[in-house]
Amino acid sequence: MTKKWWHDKVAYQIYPKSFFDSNGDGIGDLPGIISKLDYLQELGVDILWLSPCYQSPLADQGYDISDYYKIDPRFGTMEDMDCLIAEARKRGMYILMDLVVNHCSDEHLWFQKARQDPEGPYGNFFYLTDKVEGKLPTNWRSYFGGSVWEDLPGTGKQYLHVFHKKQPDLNWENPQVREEIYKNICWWLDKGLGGFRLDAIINIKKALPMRDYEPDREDGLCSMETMLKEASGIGQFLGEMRDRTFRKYDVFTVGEVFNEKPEEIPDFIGENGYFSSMFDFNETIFGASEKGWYASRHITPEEYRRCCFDAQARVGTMGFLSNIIENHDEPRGVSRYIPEGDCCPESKKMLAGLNFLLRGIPFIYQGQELGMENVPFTSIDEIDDISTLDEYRTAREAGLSEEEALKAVAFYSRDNARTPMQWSGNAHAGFTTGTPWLRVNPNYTTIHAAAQMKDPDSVRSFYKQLIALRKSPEYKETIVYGTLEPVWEEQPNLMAYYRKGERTLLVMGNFQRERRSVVIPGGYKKVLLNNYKELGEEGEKLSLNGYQFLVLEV
Ligand code: TEU
Ligand code: CA
Repeated sequence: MTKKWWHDKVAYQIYPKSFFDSNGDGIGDLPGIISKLDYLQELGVDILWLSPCYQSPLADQGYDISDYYKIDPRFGTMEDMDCLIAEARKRGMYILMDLVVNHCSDEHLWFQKARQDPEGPYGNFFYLTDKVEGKLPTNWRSYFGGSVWEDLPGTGKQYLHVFHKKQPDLNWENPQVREEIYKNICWWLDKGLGGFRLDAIINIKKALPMRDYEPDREDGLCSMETMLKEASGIGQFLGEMRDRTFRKYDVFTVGEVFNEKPEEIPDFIGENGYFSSMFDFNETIFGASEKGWYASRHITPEEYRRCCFDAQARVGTMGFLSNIIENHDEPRGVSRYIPEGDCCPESKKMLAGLNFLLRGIPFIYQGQELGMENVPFTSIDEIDDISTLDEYRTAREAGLSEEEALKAVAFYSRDNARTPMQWSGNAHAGFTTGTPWLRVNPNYTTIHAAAQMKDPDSVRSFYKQLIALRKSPEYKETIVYGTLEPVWEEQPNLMAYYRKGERTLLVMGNFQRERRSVVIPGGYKKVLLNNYKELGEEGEKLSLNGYQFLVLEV
């Protein structure tokens, strides 16, 4: 395998709106990120993925772009962006932008022109069809609820939007659309970006000709996944995009890929894949129901382990997955994966370690390094996210009471991850001197960066140790390139695996509050990491505390 600069890196996702507000308007911004680069460098991360900060009406928090060549004034200016790229480089860090090209905003010039003249060239930038009264073109359900079809006012036409109606899908079948996208990508890469994260990329290829599928709910609509399963030929688009853009630059790209077929993995992330890497979402999609969030099943520790190992087995050494515990679309991982009532510094560190040392590129989402938790929402009025509001409606329509519906959607709400970063115990967690756009999690008084930076036993300090271990000259080769072999799979609530390369490491987490003992076959040489101060040993046996996590060299 050819070695690449990004193989041994650690990535960190920034959600700009909630990271740090430099000017007191309650909205995080680029100068805010610049002022926190030293914080990030001290943590040890190298690649910074920024959720979108392009010009946008923010109907879906920036995932609805109205100008791909501009920074939204709420986030700053293009000079700020250039400065961020340069300041990051000085510190050996790389900036990834979010590439949102399945759709744009309905306020983008292209869409406005399409509306003015649907038969003109811009009409073909989108999926437009003649409206037939009383009949939808297809019965596909939008990710955010309702039909994917919306009237294009004054034209007698309808347009396709698989996400929000303010996010019209771009017609990738049209070569002019693709040209515009490649031009934009290269324009950004010429600025010296480290690469891109590719948003919702699996949606760019529709199954054509479009048709209805079997409905899966009372609304007569079908999930987008049903259509996507039928679509083939996405590789032509992705291969062309790679050749016209990324390949000419030595950049890192990570795809937001769901439901890939196992035989496609080498095409996606092999040596010459469409992307450098793609996210492992196996854990996040587990237990999902086609009925909606309210019917989803919470994951158990054993299922979590199974999901991680299955994803690892599918990819093997074919490429590098990007491993996450959470992101801006998910609840906080510590609240989701640690059994209820057991969320504490030890269990948070265990979850961190088990995920971080999997083979692949570790991604940390802002605040994850502090062990930030879900929000105790008490009313649906506290929620801003359009996806959660839709899921709440769905739950209510299915007959859940207000209280039950809130409880169900609060657990999965995207707003759990979108509350402001907890910098200090001061007002609004030190995020802003004004009024934050989204209320801070009330637990900021106890969970915040200022305290954790001083405390060698904090969750953040543990993340620093994990990062330092991954980068250490002795263990780097093994952690980056070594194979992963699960062990003790027959034992409940114990997640353990070998990493084998130049050296052999045994990583284990006792995923339960009860103690247990394990016998290390052949004993061990050295303890590299331990989330407790002590390690119980009785002869051959190691006795593990609840949620104890160890990395041993064996
Ligand atoms: O998400 C794509 C995606 O597949 C969503 O269905 C995701 O599962 C959903 O947000 C969960 O509620 C990407 C972005 O990450 C997300 O923030 C955007 O809203 C979406 O694309 C549209 O751009
Ligand atoms: Ca601001």
